[in-house]
Amino acid sequence: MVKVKNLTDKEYLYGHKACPGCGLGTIGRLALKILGERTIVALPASCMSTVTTQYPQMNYSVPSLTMAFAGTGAVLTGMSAGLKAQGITDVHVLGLAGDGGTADIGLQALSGAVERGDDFIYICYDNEAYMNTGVQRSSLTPIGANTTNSPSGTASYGEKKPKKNLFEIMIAHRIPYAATASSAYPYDFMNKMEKAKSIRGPRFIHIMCPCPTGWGFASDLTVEIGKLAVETGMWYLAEYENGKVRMNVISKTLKPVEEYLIKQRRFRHLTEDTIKLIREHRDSEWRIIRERWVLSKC
Ligand SMILES: Cc1ncc(C[n+]2csc(CCOP(=O)(O)OP(=O)(O)O)c2C)c(N)n1
Ligand code: SF4
Ligand SMILES: [Mg+2]
Repeated sequence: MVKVKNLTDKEYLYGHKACPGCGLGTIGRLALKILGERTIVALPASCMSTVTTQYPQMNYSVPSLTMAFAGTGAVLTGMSAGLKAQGITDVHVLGLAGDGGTADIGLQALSGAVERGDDFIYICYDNEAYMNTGVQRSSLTPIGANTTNSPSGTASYGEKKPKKNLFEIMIAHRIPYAATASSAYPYDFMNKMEKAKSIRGPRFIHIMCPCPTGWGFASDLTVEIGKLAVETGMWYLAEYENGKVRMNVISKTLKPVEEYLIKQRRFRHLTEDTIKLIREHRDSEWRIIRERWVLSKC
């Protein structure tokens, strides 16, 4: 289990240009603290690559490669094959990709790499839209969210479809290890990174990354919003290993969804009817979770 005193003082990602309060820096920084300097990072087009590789600065002290939006899975395959060909077994291959780059345009490459059983860790940091290009919806944008191409107004309440369940898509591959996490729960995330580090083959972590700029909240609320997402059941923390899912339950009763929604500008337009729709969707998802998966305390 990761404890403060076990954490290295070394920084492998620092000096990035993310917006104040962004969860993204925490995710990259902590992931690399766990994996250490024998790591190579693949970065598709996204906020993560944009804010950490601005010429002439490079914010990684480990080797990193920025690459095409769709290709993270294929690049991770190439990296792990290259290491294998050279007989190098002590280097971690890490992908850091957004929700659009993972659940939309990069899904085929990721699915192929997982199915082939290549040796890598893939982190999808989920800020629930294409943020780098100005807040367009992705298939991981939640119902009701206002984005530039799911705008709210007299004719629409914003995004119409619920989030695609990426965790379940990865489980369907019978991947050796998959988890969901949140930048608001850093120890849970680091423990999942430790677990992923100890396993070979494809490993996948889907981590929620609150985005003050795209979601519309003050930069000092990032952790509070991330925690509210879990406490209201709008996000969950879970692990899949050896064919079983374990849910890390924070509390038996979920807080009202409104507590999470009203703090964010992207949901401010919602009416009682739409909030009811969101609550019903959350409840039906949790009914499925409670029937199918083992629930355990965090
Ligand atoms: C083939 C292709 N289409 C579109 C783009 C433009 N583009 C760059 S980043 C990006 C959005 C990335 O969204 P996401 O993966 O969610 O990462 P985020 O920016 O939210 O961190 C887009 C559309 C591109 N680089 N390549
Ligand atoms: S737009 Fe959002 S995800 Fe991108 S750097 Fe800013 S706060 Fe972070
Ligand atoms: Mg995104």
